Amino acid sequence: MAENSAVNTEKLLRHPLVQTITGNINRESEFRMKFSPPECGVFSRPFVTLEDDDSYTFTIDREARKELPHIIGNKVQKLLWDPYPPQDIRDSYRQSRKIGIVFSGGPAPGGHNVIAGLYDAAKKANPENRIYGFLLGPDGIIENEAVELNDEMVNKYRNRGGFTMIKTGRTKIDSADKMRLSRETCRSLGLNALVVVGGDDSNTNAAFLAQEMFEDGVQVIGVPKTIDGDIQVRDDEGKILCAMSFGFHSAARAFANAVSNLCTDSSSDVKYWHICKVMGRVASHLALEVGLQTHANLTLVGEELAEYVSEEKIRKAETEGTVDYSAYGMTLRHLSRRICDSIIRRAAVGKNYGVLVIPEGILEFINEIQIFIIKLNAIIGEYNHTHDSTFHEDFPYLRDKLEHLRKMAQISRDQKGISVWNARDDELFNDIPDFFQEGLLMERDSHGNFPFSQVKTEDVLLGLVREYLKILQDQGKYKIGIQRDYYHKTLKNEGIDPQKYGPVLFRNYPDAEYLLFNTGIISLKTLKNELVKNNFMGEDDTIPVSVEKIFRKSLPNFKTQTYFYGYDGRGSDPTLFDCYYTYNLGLTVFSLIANGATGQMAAIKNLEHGFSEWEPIGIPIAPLMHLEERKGKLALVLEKSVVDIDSPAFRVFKEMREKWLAAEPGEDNFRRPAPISLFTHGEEDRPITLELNALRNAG
Ligand code: FBP
Repeated sequence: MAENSAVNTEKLLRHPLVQTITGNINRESEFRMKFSPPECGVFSRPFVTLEDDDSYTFTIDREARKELPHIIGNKVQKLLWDPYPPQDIRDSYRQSRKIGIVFSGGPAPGGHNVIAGLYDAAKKANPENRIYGFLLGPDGIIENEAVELNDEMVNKYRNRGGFTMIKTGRTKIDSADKMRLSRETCRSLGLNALVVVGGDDSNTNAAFLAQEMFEDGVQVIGVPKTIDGDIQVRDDEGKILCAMSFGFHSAARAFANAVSNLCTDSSSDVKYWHICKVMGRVASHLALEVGLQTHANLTLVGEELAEYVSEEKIRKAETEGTVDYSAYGMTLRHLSRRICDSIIRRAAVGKNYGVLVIPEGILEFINEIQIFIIKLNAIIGEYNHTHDSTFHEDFPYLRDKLEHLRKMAQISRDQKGISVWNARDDELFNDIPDFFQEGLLMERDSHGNFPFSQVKTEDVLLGLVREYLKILQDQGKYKIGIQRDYYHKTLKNEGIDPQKYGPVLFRNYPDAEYLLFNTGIISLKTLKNELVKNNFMGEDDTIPVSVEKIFRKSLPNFKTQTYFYGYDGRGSDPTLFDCYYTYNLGLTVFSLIANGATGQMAAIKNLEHGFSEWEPIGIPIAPLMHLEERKGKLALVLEKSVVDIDSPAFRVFKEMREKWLAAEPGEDNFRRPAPISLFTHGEEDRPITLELNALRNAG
């Protein structure tokens, strides 16, 4: 028998159907690997030339001029197809080249297509061209760890998610030593060009590498990548050059699909509030897009909270002839009250459930927390700068870190001078929960970024929300509304006149569709008192069963589930939009290289419009740079783009959110985004945020 079943299993495993359905590649993946994204019009001819476009202006930072002299004069470059290009362009196109490419920072869907576009264009121009992929991010450049890419490797990953082909890493090439080693790698491989696919910090790195290797003749080109969507480039007049980094659309759609499923679930079993934190560490673009895609009941946008001003506090200070700085910006407590308000309003119409979307980086927009983050960044940065070991090595446990801070506060008290950490900071910091303190003190990445993804923001907020809801519940202000017909039916079933009890039990009895118990009725005891007081029963009687049933139904008892959507969306397969976008970015990179550009970022203009209007361009990186605090010091970096609360996308969202909160009787207004698939070319061919922002001048 055992022998027989072994034979059968072997046979079963050889069955063609078993082999197909247990293979690593399913039909969608197979389709992706074979799919060829269309090329922008300019690439329909073999030669592309570049033309400086002087119509874009940038205010150049003095420090950038000093540190990046070779590339600071770069201009925006238009890619033009040229039927009769000059001989030097023809020669340059055909020249045999070695090009290195590296992924830097977090993965973003579409990265493989940047490689595929570059690979295809390079091989088409000259089959002798060689493309090297640096392994594990910038460390691969520093340590000269590279593989030469071939057809098999590239074909395997076309239109597929992740950075799996060559991996990625977060190392920054930020010291003379790392720069020297990178330069040696480029020399020893004989590279003509290096392509850095990364976010703002990585493109900053690309600019410094371009400067450093200018004289070696190694061209460096950046590519705008990050799911966070915070690399958006405009000139001084606000003209858009790059509306969105690649990966944003796919990640947002992946998150939106998951959140939308929760909307469906919560409105079915009506007992959960789902708290969804979505990635985006400094900007809330992803949260906003998820809100627009799903119509979740409540979506928070950090940038709006930062703009909050308490008129009440300002008026009070004015009457006292003082200024109250705490009137500007929202506190965590205030934010939790806003969330409670939405929960209570929905509960009042019987909706004991909902979906809340929180941006990962929301804490950065909360005044009191932002101050901690800035101060702790400075303390950790300064410590690492002045000691041979690092802050985290020397103070491995929370208690050690707190002790160090306490000593700093003590020194500041003793010296009575200005200190980055004083007694008041220490006091406030000690008031917050341990896990949150630990989060705020976590190790920064090599770019000095605060690790928002590792802090349980959702738990911090939820803790405050629960605390406040409990207070409101005790005050009788937080109740679940009881549907009028249900109340009538339930009491009549027991032979009780609902009309008689209604005005005594409910504060909105005469006309509301959902009935709310009077605030004084918060327990069976207070319910009984009310009934006795109104002579509906005697002291020794028991509360009628139907009345007790209705009362119990009015007690809010929702459960919560928390989620973090981040790594899952980062690893999603790219949407059609990102497939087209990234493949054409790869083609753009090669055109820039073939035309001798360096210190430029490949980009596609008009992403906010249909594909036929897309225009590949080169954006000069150095003129975009400015001084910003990093690791407690001023450093030249690219500015991150945060959500503009005057943008059409935000204005539309703001107008719609009351509807999406659906704090009124009737159905919710959820929206189902289409799943990510290349099989279904849906109408959702680009981010909603981009489509709305394209209407900037429409009124
Ligand atoms: P990039 O800016 O490198 O694209 O990464 C963004 C991001 O996905 C953030 O949304 C998130 O906070 C962070 O990476 C997580 O970093 P890590 O991969 O180090 O956990």
